[in-house]
Amino acid sequence: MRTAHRTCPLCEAVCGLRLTLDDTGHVTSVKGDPDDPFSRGFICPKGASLGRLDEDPDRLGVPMIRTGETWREASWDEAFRTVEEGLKGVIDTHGRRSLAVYVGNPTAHSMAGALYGTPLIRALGTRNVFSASTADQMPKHVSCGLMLGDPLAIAVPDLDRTDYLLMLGANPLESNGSLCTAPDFPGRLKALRGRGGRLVVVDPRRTRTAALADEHLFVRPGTDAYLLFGIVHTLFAEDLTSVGVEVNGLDEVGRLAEGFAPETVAPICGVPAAEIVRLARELAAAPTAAVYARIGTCTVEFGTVTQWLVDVVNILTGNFDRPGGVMFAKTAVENGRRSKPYTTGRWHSRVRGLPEANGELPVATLADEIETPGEGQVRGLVMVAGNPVLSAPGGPRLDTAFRDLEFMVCVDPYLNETTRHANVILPPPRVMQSPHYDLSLLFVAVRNYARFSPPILPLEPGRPSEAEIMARLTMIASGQGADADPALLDELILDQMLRKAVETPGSPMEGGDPAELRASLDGDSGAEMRLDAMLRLGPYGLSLATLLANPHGIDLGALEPRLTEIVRTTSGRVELAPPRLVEDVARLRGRLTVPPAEIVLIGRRHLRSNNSWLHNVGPLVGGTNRCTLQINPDDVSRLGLGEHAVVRSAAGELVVPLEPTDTIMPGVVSLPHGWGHAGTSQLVAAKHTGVNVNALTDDSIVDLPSGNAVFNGVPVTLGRA
Ligand SMILES: Nc1nc2c(c(=O)[nH]1)N[C@H]1C(S)=C(S)[C@@H](COP(=O)(O)OP(=O)(O)OC[C@H]3O[C@@H](n4cnc5c(=O)[nH]c(N)nc54)[C@H](O)[C@@H]3O)O[C@H]1N2
Ligand SMILES: Nc1nc2c(c(=O)[nH]1)N[C@H]1C(S)=C(S)[C@@H](COP(=O)(O)OP(=O)(O)OC[C@H]3O[C@@H](n4cnc5c(=O)[nH]c(N)nc54)[C@H](O)[C@@H]3O)O[C@H]1N2
Ligand code: SF4
Ligand SMILES: [Mo]
Repeated sequence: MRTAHRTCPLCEAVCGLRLTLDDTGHVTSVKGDPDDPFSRGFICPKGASLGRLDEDPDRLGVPMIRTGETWREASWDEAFRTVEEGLKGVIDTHGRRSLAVYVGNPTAHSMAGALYGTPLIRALGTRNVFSASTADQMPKHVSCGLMLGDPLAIAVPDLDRTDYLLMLGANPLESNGSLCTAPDFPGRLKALRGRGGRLVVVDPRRTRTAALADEHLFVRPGTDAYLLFGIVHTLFAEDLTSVGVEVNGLDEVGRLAEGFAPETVAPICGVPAAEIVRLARELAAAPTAAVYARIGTCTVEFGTVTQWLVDVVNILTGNFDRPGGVMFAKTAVENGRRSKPYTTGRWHSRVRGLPEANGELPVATLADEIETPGEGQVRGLVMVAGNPVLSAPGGPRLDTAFRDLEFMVCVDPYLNETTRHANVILPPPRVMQSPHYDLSLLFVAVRNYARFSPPILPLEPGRPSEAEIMARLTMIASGQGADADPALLDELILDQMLRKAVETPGSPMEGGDPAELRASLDGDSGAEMRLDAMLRLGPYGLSLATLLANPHGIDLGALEPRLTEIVRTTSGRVELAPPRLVEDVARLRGRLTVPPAEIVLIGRRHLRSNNSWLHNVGPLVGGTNRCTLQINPDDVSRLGLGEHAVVRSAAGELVVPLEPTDTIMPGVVSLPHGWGHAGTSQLVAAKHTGVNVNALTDDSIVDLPSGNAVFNGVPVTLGRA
């Protein structure tokens, strides 16, 4: 028996875990790590099942190659050679413009994803870059990019100090928090109430988070922008603004809000005008307050405008960049922020002309790019940690489109709905065999913190790490071939990083010798050495060695005001009224007079689920974690429905089991995503198929400024099954 410590990679809460393993490497228990200064022993059912997940017999252990309908196991060398031939075939015949890449959610939770995603994308040399971000938080990036000049400058609620939290479209009691890294989110919310603070939840469902709150308000899906504008209107009308940061465009925001008086927006958003006015007054009067909005408000038709209004309210009430309000984390690997002014639409998608954002095109148009003939039609696809057949809007269309690709390679531990279309699947090793550092999540943490976990178990001889798989793919994509040494990529990146560091005034390595610095780096792999360099260049002067000496993590203190370091706009001020968003307000205003759909569809998450890929762990499925359509009992009787119903949308139809519950508002139905299992190697999941909600979501509609998918507020009709 031995004890090991590791960060949980399964959600954004980054909990520290304490694991025990027997001498065969079998995980015998997983508990919260009580000595982790951030998570302090917290764990959820998913984390507790990490051993089961990691030892899942249905995981792929070796590469798989498909010929026609037949899969066979292959050696790593053969698999990489097949990838080289496949990609080369597509590039030689159609050019690099016909390649596409999709990067899925788990890459945000791995060192391999964070360190090798960008090099791989660059090496592919295509603008057809897609990721789960345009099915998720792209509206937040675009709003922060336009307001602050940096799409990663995302302010998080100062959960542990705020007096008042207004939460819209988030359900951290199930999700454990998102774009707000806070282990034990439930405990932090209880502590907020315990110290006399107030929690208000706005959600079309009375969620577990809403049940814990002081107050819950139902809102009609997709209308939070109206509600927030009503609040902004009140702040101006009642002279309640107290802006504490340097801004441009304050008057313009006031003028824009004139058209959105509480009485005007109330019938649309379903929140009574008096309540909207009261929320505005409470936010203004609270000693400190924070507005926090998440996925329910991002994956809607006005996602970017909504994210913008969230920060407008935080700014107008004097709560931006101050303790108890919303603040910016300072990570241990931060090393200068972007310098070019932020813009979107530097290029457009070929078929629908949708603008690029953060160098990506909307996943909602991936099927168009594969299906539509012509110069630049996508013929080859590199897929890393993604399952867009289940996760993208119009998923079933992709299921068909992927069949027509000339070549597709997936980096994924499972044969599933998406990877079954690949020619080659390259499975990453087990979690226990992988090092961990949260490069992508700690920049939105509610405390400054760092923790590194070395691999707990060694790799089998000849088995590449996920970093090495990604590096080899990058070498192949850049034309250096399947036999090129992946370590050369790390050396190249380290060389660039160190050369820049010695030339940068004020850098901790200024004036040093790159070769000497290179020789001094620690780490058992290229990825670890790159992390060591990033830590040493970071603002706390940490290193891999310091983190290894502190296996439970290091608390780097509460968040501190730092807006002046953060803002990267040309004016050096916060842009409260960016032209691109002002333009979209006209679109929002235009909708004021459009009658709402009678019934709209939204999503939901379950504590024991994780998008599409955790349904293979027995204890996590079943019970309340089922793919049912939640519906208000009044709607069931009004429509004369039985146990099942046919749900129809502009995109498709499904037959679903109903779960009548008065926790959902009338006129709204909810179906979780990630179900609809088919053709998967996951034998448990195959017994709990459920349906693919993204057969109903419509890929022809996006949030215009960000290109983000629309999953909430989808008009549907219901009929008897
Ligand atoms: N209708 C609807 N659709 C949604 C949403 C919604 O709320 N409603 N939510 C959206 C959101 S927020 C997101 S983030 C997306 C997620 O969309 P995706 O990222 O496309 O989907 P996931 O289900 O997370 O699939 C992850 C894939 O990665 C694989 N995987 C797991 N661990 C690893 C690993 O360590 N390495 C590698 N290489 N692969 C791994 C899994 O087997 C799986 O195939 O879904 C979106 N889709
Ligand atoms: N257990 C578990 N944890 C997860 C995941 C998972 O699948 N399972 N997925 C991870 C991922 S990829 C992400 S992005 C995060 C997401 O984290 P959260 O944003 O907390 O996600 P949800 O739990 O889906 O909560 C969204 C809430 O928005 C509500 N909602 C829907 N439409 C609207 C609307 O128009 N307005 C308002 N105000 N509310 C609306 C829904 O009813 C739901 O309660 O969770 C992560 N954590
Ligand atoms: S809350 Fe998230 S990080 Fe923590 S144990 Fe659960 S899945 Fe893992
Ligand atoms: Mo997500």
